[in-house]
Amino acid sequence: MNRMQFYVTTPIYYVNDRAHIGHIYTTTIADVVARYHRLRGRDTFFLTGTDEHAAKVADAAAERGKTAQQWADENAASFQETFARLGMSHDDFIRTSQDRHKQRVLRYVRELLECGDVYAGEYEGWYDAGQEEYITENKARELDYKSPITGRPLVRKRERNYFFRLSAYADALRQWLNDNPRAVLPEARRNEVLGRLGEGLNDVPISRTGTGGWGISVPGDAEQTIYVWIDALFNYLTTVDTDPRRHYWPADVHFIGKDILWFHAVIWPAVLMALGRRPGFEWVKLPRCVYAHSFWIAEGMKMSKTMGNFIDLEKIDAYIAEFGLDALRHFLTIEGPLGNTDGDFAHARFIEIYNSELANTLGNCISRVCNMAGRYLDGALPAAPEDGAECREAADRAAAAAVEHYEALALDRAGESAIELVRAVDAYIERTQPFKLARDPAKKDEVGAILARCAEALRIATVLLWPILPNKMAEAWARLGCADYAAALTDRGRGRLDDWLAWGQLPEGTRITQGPALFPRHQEAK
Ligand code: ME8
Repeated sequence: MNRMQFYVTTPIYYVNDRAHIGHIYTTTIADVVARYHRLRGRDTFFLTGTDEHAAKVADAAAERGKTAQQWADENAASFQETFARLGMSHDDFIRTSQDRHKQRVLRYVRELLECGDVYAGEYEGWYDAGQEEYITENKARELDYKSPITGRPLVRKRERNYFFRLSAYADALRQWLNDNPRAVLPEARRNEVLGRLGEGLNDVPISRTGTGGWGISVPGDAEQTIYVWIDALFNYLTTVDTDPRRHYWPADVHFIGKDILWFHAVIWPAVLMALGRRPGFEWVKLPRCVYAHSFWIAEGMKMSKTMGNFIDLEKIDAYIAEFGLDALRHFLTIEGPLGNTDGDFAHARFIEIYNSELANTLGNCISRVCNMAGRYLDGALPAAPEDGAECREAADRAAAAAVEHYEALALDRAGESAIELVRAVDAYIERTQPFKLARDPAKKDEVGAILARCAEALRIATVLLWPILPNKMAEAWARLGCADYAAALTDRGRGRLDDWLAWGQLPEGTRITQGPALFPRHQEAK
């Protein structure tokens, strides 16, 4: 991939909830990807935000005697505070109630009305009045024409609405998916979409009535409000539709959960195709990748608020307090549901991964090498030998593999490749036994050469792990004599990945320092 810029997004989250594992997971993996691209030196834009114009926001506000805007303001602030506390490095936080968003949505819908891809029509169907929701004929029959929530009879409702001409885009969507194997990932999700496309597409209503004014009105028709999903999808475009930001479009990756695949893999690209045909909107291309991850479950069971097993913000904060923010990021990245199976948030597994990969491997190896450098070399490193010792080969292999995995969004495998390198350093120490050689003063040069190779390989492993463990790797760099990396990357700064992955960057005389364990081993209290 040679683009010099990179644009990554998360879904924008419904504003009437506090952030939970789902929101934090998607935002974390987007953050890892954004950090990787900044490390790589790319001009990166990472967007998250809140989806505010849902009817349930207005209802929740009314129950509390507040305006919808007041309620949305409070909850959007809580999401922003949470993401800041979790060190998310997003470049902007879009709120759909912001004027910058609303004005541009109006412009896009006006364009679509003008070309006829949005048209006024009538919708008739079974309606669940309590849930403000239309139910398909098949589903209604299954439910015996009663609301599954309230038990009250469904009513036949006929509404005047605006529709998007989705049916006109079925062939173009199929072609897009066939020509671009990475347009929807993982592959199983792409096949799912292609399968459903084969069943044909109906036009979709894109407006609602009776929202009490909460939302964006259809241009020229104050009775109709733009459907919250259409309003929300546009966030990815409205945020960057400005002169300094337009070059970021199209998005390189929209991270989403599998629950909202249809909106992102079918409706959104079709809307973009329609808009992209309008004069002045030729720059509106399709996203390069929609990545739909699977879901977290907890201790083997589906999470639910009523069951009380939901991994909510309070539980997440407890993990951070106990293990540190980076350990949480690591677990989410390595064990998360990036593929097409769900991921299990299991306490015992968290501890197992923490102890085996972070405490016993990464943290321990860094301490070991820094301590030996202090004890046997007074903390001053000789230059790492150029020869093809196993450390160097392992480092080159790990660097190539991790970069390839990061580019392919296989974040778990990227992290594992770097940990493999640390294991190779441990094996090298076991084989060469510098702690025994150090007893013989005549072997000081040999000990120095071994430790210099170890420090070089560890430096490369820590660079590869930085997107996942940004805080702890910055501490490691201070000990390994490359604190300048952290300085370059602070405040969304860019790195020089290719240089930093090259062997032999620690000059002769580099000061190695010791410090407390980066990841203290966790013992479960009895
Ligand atoms: O759907 N495991 O917002 P939302 C993993 N506003 N991820 C999960 C999850 C779980 N158990 N539960 C939720 C909306 N998620 C719309 C989006 S975008 C234009 C509009 C994550 O607050 C996952 O990313 O319900 C899912 O897509 C998102 O939270 C839904 O968040």
